[in-house]
Amino acid sequence: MQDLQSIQDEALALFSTIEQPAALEDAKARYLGKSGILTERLRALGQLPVEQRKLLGAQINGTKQALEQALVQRREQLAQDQMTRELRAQALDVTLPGRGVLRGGLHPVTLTLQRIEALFRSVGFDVTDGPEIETDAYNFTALNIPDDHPARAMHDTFYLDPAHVLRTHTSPMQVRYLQAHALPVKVIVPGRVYRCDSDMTHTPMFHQVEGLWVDETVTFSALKGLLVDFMRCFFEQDSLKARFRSSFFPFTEPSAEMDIGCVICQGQGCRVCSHTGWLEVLGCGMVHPNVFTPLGIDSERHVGLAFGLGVERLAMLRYGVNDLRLFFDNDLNFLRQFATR
Ligand code: 2NL
Repeated sequence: MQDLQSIQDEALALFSTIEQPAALEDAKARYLGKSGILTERLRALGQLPVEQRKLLGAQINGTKQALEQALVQRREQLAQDQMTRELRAQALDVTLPGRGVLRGGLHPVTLTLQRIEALFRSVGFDVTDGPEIETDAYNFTALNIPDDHPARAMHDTFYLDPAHVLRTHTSPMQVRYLQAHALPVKVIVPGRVYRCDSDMTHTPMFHQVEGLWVDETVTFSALKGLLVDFMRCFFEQDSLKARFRSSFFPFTEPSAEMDIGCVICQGQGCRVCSHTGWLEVLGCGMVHPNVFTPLGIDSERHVGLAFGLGVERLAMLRYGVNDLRLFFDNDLNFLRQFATR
């Protein structure tokens, strides 16, 4: 028979090496469980004479108490260790710097649109927008574009069905505006437009701003003055040169295209202006009577000036962007350059 002291020493040594609460309970059962070592000893007391039974019984109970006390302490220790581990795992360093708010920025095309809108508002233009899906009637017929005009061909236009298109310009909204407002009107229509065209210098979707000013005394020289002033403000160049070349659009007569002195090389000649010193920046003209008549506007009394410009083109020139596709790649290294800090 192992002596009680060595049982106690062995048990206490064992308890102190145990790290898991469940293992501690197993160890407890080995000594104090139903068929534990000490329990068996107590049971065996019955066979001993009374005097011996009393003495040994007291000793066994002493050992039992010592083990129980050690168990309580070890349980407490394990619970505390567990708590310490959990607290360490959740520890927060409140002195670390905060995560910092990342600021977004506006897309250069949006910045350019906002700039164009602000400049035209400042001289009395209303700003409006309209549907990107248009009827063939508003997109073409109302603008004096005949059925056999090449701009109607599938080549240029995204047809949704025979009567509906993705608008190829924002002019249809100007027609709607004329139907909804009494004269005079002075409005620009910025927005997305679509052409079935995609290469180095064309994307199937791009942005346009069209302007329309209809009144009794509007003149072609007012058109020229308005657009020259606009370009000088837009590019912040007071002595920017400009010239108008005659052109053709079905919806204006006369029609013109406007060139400005190259804002990249100041007219010296560079790749952007193809060494001509000039940049083509917009199309314009006086509204064709065939646009006014179906709207009930008397061309003998009212005159309209109109223009259309490409927003990506102006954005490229203002920011010195040499590839149109950069506007649509959403490369953050490109876009971050336009973020305002
Ligand atoms: C261009 C040319 C232009 C117009 C757009 C217009 C609108 C109405 C009536 C008459 Cl409702 N004209 N718009 C006029 C001339 C030119 O755009 O090259 N755009 C990028």
